[in-house]
Amino acid sequence: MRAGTSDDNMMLQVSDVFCKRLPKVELHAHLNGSLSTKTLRELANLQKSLSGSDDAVWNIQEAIIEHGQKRTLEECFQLFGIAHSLTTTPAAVYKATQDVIKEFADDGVLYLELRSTPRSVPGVMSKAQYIQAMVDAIQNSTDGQILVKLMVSLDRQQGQESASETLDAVLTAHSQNPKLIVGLDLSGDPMKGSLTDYLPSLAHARNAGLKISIHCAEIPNPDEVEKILDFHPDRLGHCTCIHPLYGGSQELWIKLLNSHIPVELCLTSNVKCGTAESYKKHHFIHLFSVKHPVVLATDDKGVFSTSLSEEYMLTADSHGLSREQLWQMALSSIDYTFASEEEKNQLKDMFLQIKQLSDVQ
Ligand code: 6MZ
Repeated sequence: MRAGTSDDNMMLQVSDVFCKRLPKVELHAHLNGSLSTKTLRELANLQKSLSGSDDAVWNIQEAIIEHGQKRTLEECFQLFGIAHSLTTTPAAVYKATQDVIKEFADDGVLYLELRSTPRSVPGVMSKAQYIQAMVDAIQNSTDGQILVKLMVSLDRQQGQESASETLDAVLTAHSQNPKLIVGLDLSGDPMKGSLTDYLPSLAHARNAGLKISIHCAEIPNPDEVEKILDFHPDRLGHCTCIHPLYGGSQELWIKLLNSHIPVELCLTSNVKCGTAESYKKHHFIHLFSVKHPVVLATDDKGVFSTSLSEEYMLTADSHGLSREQLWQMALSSIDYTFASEEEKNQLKDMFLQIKQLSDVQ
């Protein structure tokens, strides 16, 4: 019997099993939005055993009932508060980080850039300790299959003073762990705060050697998109409302395409928050069809009850993609990571070895 070839592989249907086995790169995952129900429960129980109060447990139970349902962007942001109420100590941040890494590894992710907004809790944890807890969790992660990097987030709602505090903490941590802490992200409720308040911090971080990713156009905001594209970050998150069909304009769309900046696309997040009408009408297809660099991502796999495999499956299903197209999309994602050139080459070798093995199976 002849071994299967890439051509045969192209003809095969994309399936859940295929998407799970596909080696993948996750570049847009927020720690507190990625916590699974299991982790939330365990953190709630831990908190209960330390404080004796079961308030958190009740909150969690209520949140879990509707975990993963469709909800407005505003409601999503309320939900993050529940995870935040449980990651208030270095030990909880450490556990949350380790659990999320393991879950991504179990889903076939070989490279993960995990991002989080450091929080200080008076008398318990500083922003520097929050970052250190994540660094420790990544360094002590026992799963040898997955390479993990950290991105620190600035929350656009928290103001300039908080942003410069975070910047100080991240720059110190970056100088101690230059290979592990790779980037700075600007995220947070797109209906709140002003981008311009954070551009100086982002520029400062860039000068210190950090890569920059900015959440862009989750809601229509042409002035902001213009400024973000002029800043030319290394990656963009979402870009939901830039295409003229989805609240943007032809001019902005062309400007995005001409920038060639890779876009992190989170289909389920956009559909469940209602910022994209459906998977089929997601702007993915407009970027993909003109070969603009894109990477599929989960955003908040806990809040939206998804996984990176599911994102590949849903994208293939709604846009009729073949196995080979998914392979190419997963492989090209490596170029958009903030890993070193050597790490990128190693990852590509690993992906191609896995591909060769699966082609002959
Ligand atoms: C913008 C988002 C987001 O940082 O506490 N975050 N920001 N748009 C989104 N789309 C739905 N999803 C998550 O994780 C939770 C935080 O990540 C940002 C928000 O600031 C949220 O509070 P961390 O680990």
